[in-house]
Amino acid sequence: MTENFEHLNELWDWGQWLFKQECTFLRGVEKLEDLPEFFLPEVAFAGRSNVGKSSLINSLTGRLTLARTSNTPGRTQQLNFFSLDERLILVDMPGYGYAEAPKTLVARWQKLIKQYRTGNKSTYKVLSAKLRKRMDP
Ligand SMILES: Nc1nc2c(ncn2[C@@H]2O[C@H](COP(=O)(O)OP(=O)(O)O)[C@@H](O)[C@H]2O)c(=O)[nH]1
Ligand SMILES: [Mg+2]
Repeated sequence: MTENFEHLNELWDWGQWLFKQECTFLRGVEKLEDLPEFFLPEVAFAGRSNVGKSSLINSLTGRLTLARTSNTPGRTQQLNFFSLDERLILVDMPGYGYAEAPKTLVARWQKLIKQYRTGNKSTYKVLSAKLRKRMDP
């Protein structure tokens, strides 16, 4: 048991180190056929529009403007890929369920998100973090 906790501490230190390394924007894609295979683990941030997906990526990587944030829901319209020290890929997803965007546009984002989730990236783990907004008091 103690060994496991020591392992967790090491992992935590490793994570803290990793997220201080350089993070760079790779590309944004709108079509599945443009989806690149990076041969690295990917962590995708998913959730409704405006819950703070892009802000969370900026906060985790200690950068203010890496992932574009906006007060206007639906600003992130592509799958945006970022490389963290060429060890981990972070994916900023478009929001889903945004009622005011044109239906065809929303349908296109949803298709893209679904294709990404169910795509043939079988050899590399994709961890999807689904975000929900906490109501501020
Ligand atoms: N109060 C508060 N606002 C936040 C937080 N995170 C993000 N925001 C704001 O919520 C808005 C949407 O954030 P954004 O990251 O663009 O959301 P996304 O659409 O999920 O990527 C922006 O105006 C952010 O400044 C938070 O933790 N608390
Ligand atoms: Mg966003």
